[in-house]
Order: sequence, then structure tokens, then C-alpha cells
Amino acid sequence: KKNVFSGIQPTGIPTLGNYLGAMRNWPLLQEEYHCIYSVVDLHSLTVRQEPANLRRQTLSLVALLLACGINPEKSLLFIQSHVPAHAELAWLLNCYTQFGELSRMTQFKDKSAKHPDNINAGLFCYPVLMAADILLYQADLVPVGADQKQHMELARDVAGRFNGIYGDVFRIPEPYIPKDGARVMSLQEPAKKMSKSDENPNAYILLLDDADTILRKFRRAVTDSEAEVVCREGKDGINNLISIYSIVTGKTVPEVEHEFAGKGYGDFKTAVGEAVAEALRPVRETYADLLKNKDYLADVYTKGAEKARAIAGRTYAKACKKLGLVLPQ
Ligand code: AQP
Repeated sequence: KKNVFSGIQPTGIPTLGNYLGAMRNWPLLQEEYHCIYSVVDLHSLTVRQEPANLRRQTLSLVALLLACGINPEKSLLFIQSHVPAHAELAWLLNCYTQFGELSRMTQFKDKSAKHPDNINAGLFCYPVLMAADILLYQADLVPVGADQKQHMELARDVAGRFNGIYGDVFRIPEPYIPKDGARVMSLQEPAKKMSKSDENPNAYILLLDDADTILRKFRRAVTDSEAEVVCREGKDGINNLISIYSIVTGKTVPEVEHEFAGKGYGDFKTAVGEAVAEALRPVRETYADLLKNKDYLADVYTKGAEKARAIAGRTYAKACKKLGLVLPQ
């Protein structure tokens, strides 16, 4: 079986973008692949977090991933900081990653523009920690949204460079980007991706928003001054809504266009809101049940981390040995 690895940051409740671009696909892969999923809390420290929030969001995200359908009998689910090899391998890889390469990362440029008072070394080296996450598990496939493509390229380059010098240590991973939903856009500024850290809550749908909130946010979604529900260049807002509706209903884009031919944007937005609220309802309900059972959650992430430590430890030791570091006896 091939290996799959992916992670998500506990920086808040995930958005519909995180869900359609990544999380929704994770359970679908667990029949065919050996899947390893992580709540990447170390990554979230690159932006200042309130400790109590971080703790709550991390546990909540474990519950949410289970609610999305990750089955701990089939997949490994763990919290990144429970496996020290992530930070350790990241250090080794930092020494094989160039300043120039990291300076070109668009996420670094975006986030440092957003937080000019906290452009820390962790934010700069974020893609190296991500490379370590993936390479530790010898992942073949990494299911992520389109925004992570550049970081994936870097992970491949660094792995290839390391292997080129020291022999085959890391498997070279491929990104697994969904055809649909790879880039869900903001409901308020549809040229920007939907992001959970947007200052405007109307820009995103959170997985735990209730049906009324979802409906209200879609009704307020920015569209255009025409009145035609068709997918066309220049209609960013409508294109985004069509894409969302098409994914959650399983209808093709022409089917959606046909369904709303002659209807106004108001009707369309309501239909999108209702379809999304309905699609997220089971996730919301299962999540509420899971959160009541803290012992079960602790059991899942504790066992997950134990298994992850064993796999990650092997790769890390191999890398150390190749580099000439003396291994503890
Ligand atoms: N808008 C999006 N459309 C499709 N996929 C998306 N992803 C994120 N936004 C979209 C995918 O979600 C996965 C987990 O993302 P993350 O938690 O690592 O953080 P992120 O990519 O930085 O997402 P956010 O929502 O923008 O978080 P903040 O605001 O905290 O920076 C990844 O696979 C990502 O591709």
C-alpha cells in the first residue's frame, strides 16, 4: 500500500475551503492507502496563538477530523508536537534549504505582509517543517489544496537534494490536489482564497456554523451586477458559488447552470446555502457527540502518536546516520 500524509493547523475552526480542498478527501483515501493525518500544532505557532485557545482548538480539531470520517482503526491520527522527530528532522532539513528558496514562498510573503510585527524565523522556515512532516512517513501522496502546491515543490526539491548527496533516504512525495474544490474563494473578496484567519467572518463558512449562519453568509456573498448563473471568466463570485454547489450536490457545472437558468442570484444563493448546511449537518452532529467523550479522543491521539513515533523515528535515525551524526547506543 502507498502512504498518504497530510496535516491541518489548529488555528481556528476549519472553513469550507479546508474541508472541500483537503479534509473531505482524507477519509476517502483510507481504504486504498496507508493514511497518516496530523493536527500540526507546531505550524500554528508561526502566528501568535492564545494558549487556552490553541489547546481547545487542537482537541476540537481531533474531534472534527473524526467527525469527517477518519477512522482510527484504519488511519493514524495524531498531534504533531507529540512526535519530536518532526522538529528534529526540520532542523536537519533547514541546513539543506536555501534562504533564497524560502524567500520565494508566496505564503511567507502573504503572512509576513499580514503580520509585519511578527516575521519570525518559524514563519520563514514553515515549509521546511512541512517537508519534514511529509518525508518522515515516506509519503507517496499528500492530499492538500492548491495553495500548498509551492510548498510541495519545495519538499520534493529538498528531499531530492538530500537523496542526491546521501542516497535514498526519503521517498519523493506527490501532491494530491482535488480537481474540484482545490481553491475555495472568499465569499466577500472572491479573488482571494477562503481563509479561517480572515478578519471578516462573512468571508468564510466554518464547518461548525449553524444552518442559519451558513444561509445568511451565502445570501451576503459578493457576486456581480449581472443576473446570470453561468461559469465565466470575470464572474469570480458566481464561479465560486457554482463550484461549491456542484461539489456538495454532485451535479456538474452545466447541470447547475441549467437548473438556475432564468432564476435570480437570490434564489441561487439560498440554494447554495441550503445545500452546504445540509452537507455539513452530519459533521456538526457527530462532532458534538465526540466532543463529549474526551477520554476517547485522548485514547485516539495517544495511540496515534505512539505509532507515528515509531515510523518517524526510523526515518529520522536513517537521516542522522547518513549525515554522520553518532546515534545513541
Ligand atoms: N480556500 C481553500 N480552498 C481549498 N483548500 C484550502 N485549504 C486551505 N484553504 C483552502 C487547504 O486546507 C488544508 C489545511 O490548511 P491549513 O490548516 O494548514 O491552513 P491554511 O492553508 O493556511 O488555511 P487557512 O484557512 O488559510 O488558515 P490560516 O487562515 O490560519 O492561514 C491545506 O491542505 C490547504 O491546502
